[in-house]
Amino acid sequence: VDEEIKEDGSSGVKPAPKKRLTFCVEGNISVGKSTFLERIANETLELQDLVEIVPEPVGKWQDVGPDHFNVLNAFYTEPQRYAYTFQNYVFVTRVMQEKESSGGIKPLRLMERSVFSDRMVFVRAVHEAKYMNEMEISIYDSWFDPVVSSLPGLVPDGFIYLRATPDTCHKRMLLRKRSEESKVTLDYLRDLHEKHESWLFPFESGNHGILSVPALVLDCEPNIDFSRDVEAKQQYARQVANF
Ligand code: TTP
Repeated sequence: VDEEIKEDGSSGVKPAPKKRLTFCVEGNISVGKSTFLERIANETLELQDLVEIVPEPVGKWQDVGPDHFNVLNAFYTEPQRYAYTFQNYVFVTRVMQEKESSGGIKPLRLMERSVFSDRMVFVRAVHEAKYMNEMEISIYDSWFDPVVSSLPGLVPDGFIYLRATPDTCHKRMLLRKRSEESKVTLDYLRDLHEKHESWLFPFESGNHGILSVPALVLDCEPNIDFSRDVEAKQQYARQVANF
């Protein structure tokens, strides 16, 4: 605690600066993370002035360098060849984005996904599918912990888990038609769903996970149209504000 001398000469206690909180929004492919961030956090009065939004850098993965390489597409087209390359680039773009957003002044930062879902969901999935071989996963793991430990901004204060069944996510994915995802199957979404659950609810699954950070679970199963359903939007915003 800092001591400060007031104008009248007496000393007072300067309150410690409030820590800025970071929550990461997690959930399966197509569950609605981007819509949630845009509609709930940007458009509801409860959160508007509180929150800075950091969307996921998908655009960067689709357009790399002067030759405009699409590394997301390369991964889905030749997963065995490009899973490591892609996951490595995902991590690097998250580090860049965290740095760019670290100077903000709003008290709450909401980020889309985290390096932890990268590792506990996607890297696990591609390793189990043998798209990443033993050497590649060993390389990934050899830098993951040291780099994360040296960048405390990557570790959130909480997770907001948007939860829906793989079937619902599959329907939403088919509707939005992101061309790279034409090869994503319902089975892959089921696998990613299981991995989210065992990561975020470690005690239920017997897997004790790598982090103990609080998680707010929001049910995204019903199809809520946030652009019209103002009441639902505010209810979700209230849950985030109270978290
Ligand atoms: P998501 O991070 O799930 O983003 P999204 O746009 O599907 O989210 P929402 O619809 O909920 O707003 O994934 C983007 C794409 O990148 C998707 O095809 C999955 C892929 N991906 C990986 O393969 N590995 C990763 O580590 C990450 C983060 C994404």
